[in-house]
Amino acid sequence: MITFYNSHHALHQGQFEMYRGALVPCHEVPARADHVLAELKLRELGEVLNPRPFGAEALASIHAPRYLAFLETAWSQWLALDPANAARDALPSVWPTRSFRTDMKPDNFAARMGLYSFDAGTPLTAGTWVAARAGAECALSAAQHVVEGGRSAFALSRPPGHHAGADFFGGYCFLNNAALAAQHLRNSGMERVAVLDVDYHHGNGTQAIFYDRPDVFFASLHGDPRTEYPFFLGYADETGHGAGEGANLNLPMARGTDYAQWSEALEVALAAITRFGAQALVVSLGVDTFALDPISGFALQSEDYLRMGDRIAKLGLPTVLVFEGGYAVDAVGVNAVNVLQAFA
Ligand code: SP5
Ligand code: ZN
Repeated sequence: MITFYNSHHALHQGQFEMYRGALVPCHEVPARADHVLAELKLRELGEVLNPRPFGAEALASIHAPRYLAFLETAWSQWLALDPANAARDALPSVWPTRSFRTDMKPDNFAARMGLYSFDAGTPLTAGTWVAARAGAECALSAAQHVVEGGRSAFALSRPPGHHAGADFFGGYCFLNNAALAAQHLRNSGMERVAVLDVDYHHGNGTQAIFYDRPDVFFASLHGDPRTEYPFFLGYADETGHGAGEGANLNLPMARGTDYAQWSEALEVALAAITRFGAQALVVSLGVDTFALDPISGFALQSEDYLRMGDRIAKLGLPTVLVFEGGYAVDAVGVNAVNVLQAFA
């Protein structure tokens, strides 16, 4: 398995996220990707390469121009408010919920942060833009590898991506790496592409991006949004809209779900992807389904990730795997690389 590694990932390093009225240390930390890289090298799983450069138009294939312009300049806007902000992350605190307008381009920085986000758990830091852009290039490079005939490729990057929409960040995500990879496959001549999201949390950003499209199938296995983040999307009755009707599949599961139950949902998702006739697959590979994950509620064990990788490989599709969540930091390397090793 070839890996495209984001060597700039640690430039994104949030200090705190909002939790129950307090700022608590971020769960999404640089050590996560470091552990995966170390485990990949330990098992000699294949080449680790820098991504190729991609231009602004590649990002604009998924993300809104005004959102990209905001992300690129947000840190300097934050510093312009107060030089002392250099030592502080930017977090949103006000949002345009129902009855508010979202067509404005506000002058106020806090208003811009709220307009382009959906939670207070996703700090924007000095290096967020550079890290996220390089991560997107990893996902695009992995997709390009598959376009050129590679069986599979892994994008090892953070911040993760699947919660980010066309014009918003949240859930520790800024640019939707999986969506960018899927779109790159589409642009390169693959007519039907599937995204399989196995992160514990519903991939609301990816779903929203492709919800009305018939050419990209989105299937997600996740904690039931009635109790689990991101709460406001990911229900089983979301099946796509308009031309995209039938091209979205949500398989929410209760807290406590183990691999025996989880793998039944995986069979449902894989059967749907096969029926859809996908020519290539993008996997949003979160390993926060692990039993010891500090913010999640499933019960998968490290060996289960070998089974997962083996089963997904049996689909036989050219596959791009994109690293997403997983917060049991010491186990993230073993669990993610178990999927990759079994796949390969
Ligand atoms: C990519 C991804 O996995 N994003 C997950 C975002 C989850 N954000 C909300 C998490 C709230 C966790 N609070 C629990 C703190 C316990 N100490
Ligand atoms: Zn997650």
